[in-house]
Amino acid sequence: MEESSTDQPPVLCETPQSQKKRIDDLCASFETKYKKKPLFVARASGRVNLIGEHIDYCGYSVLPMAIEQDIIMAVATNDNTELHLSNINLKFNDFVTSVTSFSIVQSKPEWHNYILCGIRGIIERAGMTDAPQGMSIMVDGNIPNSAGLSSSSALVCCAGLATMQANGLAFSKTELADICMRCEHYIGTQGGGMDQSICFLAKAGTAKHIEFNPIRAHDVSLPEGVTFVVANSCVELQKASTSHFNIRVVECRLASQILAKSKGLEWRKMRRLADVEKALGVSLSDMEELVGQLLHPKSYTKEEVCGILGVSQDELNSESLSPNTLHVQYFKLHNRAKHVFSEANRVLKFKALCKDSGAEDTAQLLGDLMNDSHASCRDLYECSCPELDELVEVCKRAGALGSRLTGAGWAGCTVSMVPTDALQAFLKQVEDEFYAKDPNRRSKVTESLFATQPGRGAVIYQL
Ligand code: NG1
Ligand code: MG
Repeated sequence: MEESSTDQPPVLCETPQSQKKRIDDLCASFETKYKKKPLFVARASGRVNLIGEHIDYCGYSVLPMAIEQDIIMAVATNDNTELHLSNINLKFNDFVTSVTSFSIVQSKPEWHNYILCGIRGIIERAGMTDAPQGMSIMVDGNIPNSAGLSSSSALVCCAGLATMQANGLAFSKTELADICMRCEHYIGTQGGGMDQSICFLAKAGTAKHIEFNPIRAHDVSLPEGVTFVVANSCVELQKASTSHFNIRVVECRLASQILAKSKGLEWRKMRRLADVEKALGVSLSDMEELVGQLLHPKSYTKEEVCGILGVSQDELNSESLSPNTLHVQYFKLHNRAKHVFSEANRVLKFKALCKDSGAEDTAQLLGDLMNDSHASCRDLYECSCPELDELVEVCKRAGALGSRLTGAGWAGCTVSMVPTDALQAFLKQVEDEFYAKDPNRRSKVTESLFATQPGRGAVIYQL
């Protein structure tokens, strides 16, 4: 299927055969619910991040690919300004509001809040002076929830795309990625732009190396003879209802500001670790060394941070913390920064190896980088959990050349790189050793353990 370039809007196309039944069913539910036909269906996929975890919001590049699992939304406009949201899955309650005034809930947000983020993002970027189109929307999704496969951003991006189309607007894929990256912050987590970027910029058959500020995506051909396999630990965590994520964002920000201050830079302007590296003009390895010299491994107390930066607690709260981290008293700066600089380096090495993938040991070297990434997430960033660590070990025993948690972590999925000729044996062994023993895991194995290929970016299906 045709794909447009990144400075063009996502393509409008016919429904592909592979999605026909699902889209027909979605449209039938839409008609039953709203007593009219939808105008179009927007689609946005989930993603698996191959390497580069918790570094996008520090300004560093990442290496994800889109997966087949997605969110689809059937959409019709209406003549008033009402917004009606329903989901095929009845566990997600209907929601009705007005497109001209709505609020987004941040703590324990229900599903529809992610849709509201996407709608608000487009309305604001377009600077709409007239009232936006009211919409009726029916959603179907098959991305495992709260599992590190970006079900949240797929909802945000799909809603952004639908709102653009319903209002006759046209933003390029890169602009859409930027809009959706920013508007997902309305949910309260201060993530980077990986998920929204891959959602719009993905291309079937290729992974992407994504850089930020501004967003740019480059094709990365994965080596032949290996297959990437996603395995869900079956532990769920809704990131937006805890402060784990923002604590890491804030620790990285404080590490940047203290490193900057120690080097005589204007620390208030250094909000990301990449800003400091850029200002100093040194390498990632040099930055790792600087972390060892300038930050101590012991936690910093809030008073200590204030003392170093020369600010009051109130100033620190408004300058560097997020609303859901104001209560935090201890910050681990050394280990977080060490993870970020080493992980940023691993992404560049991974990309370089994929480019010259002729050598016999390429696959094993890629696997080693994935294993090192997991160890760093587990030990330095502390974003793993016992079940993810267990699953990674099972995958390695079952023949993976590399295995790591993917996405934000603390729950959710791993990604493993497996020699294609050993794929079936791998799947069987992981099923036996991780899923078969536990009734909850066993009941979910089909949607939890699957091989995946790089999928396409967001698209609108004409009906
Ligand atoms: P998930 O796993 O989808 O919550 C989050 C962030 C990413 C990135 C990863 C960790 C959002 C929308 N997504 O992804 O930007 O920081 O964690 O690498 O905040
Ligand atoms: Mg998410």
